[in-house]
Amino acid sequence: MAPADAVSRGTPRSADLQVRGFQASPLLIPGQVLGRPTLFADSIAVAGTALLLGVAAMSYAHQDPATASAPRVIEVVVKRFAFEPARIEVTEGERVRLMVKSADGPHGIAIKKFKVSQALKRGDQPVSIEFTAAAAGEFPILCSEYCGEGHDDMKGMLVVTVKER
Ligand SMILES: [Cu+2]
Repeated sequence: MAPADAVSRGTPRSADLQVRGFQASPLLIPGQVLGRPTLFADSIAVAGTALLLGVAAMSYAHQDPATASAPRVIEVVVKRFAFEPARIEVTEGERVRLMVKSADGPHGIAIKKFKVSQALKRGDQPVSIEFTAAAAGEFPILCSEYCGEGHDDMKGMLVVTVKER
């Protein structure tokens, strides 16, 4: 008796059918090759495919929000001689968008680890800088344009916390 016949008897609940269809499909392949009636086998294959698609959809829905959604937007003000906030905390793997502006003269913002380097003009609209915080750790935020006596004291910190697994 072919597995398809066994399944076709009675009125299996749909969940039952899906599970059996999913497990039985490899066994049905020889029958299909021999040209036996496969209408029901096809429907099982469809059920199996639907099950697979369902699983795929579920795993997509459970994707980490950090990577699936819009970037985390953080406003940063650069002034003589500090970054505000001086400490920025994000999560490993998170997409980050810094909206950075100078509160006084020219400055720059640089986060070497993530190849961020942006000059800032005085009183400009915020500059948008996007990057992915691909590694956990603490990374200095520095001013990349000489801006006066306190330039070297301008130190911020990007803290990327380890993502929970
Ligand atoms: Cu500076």
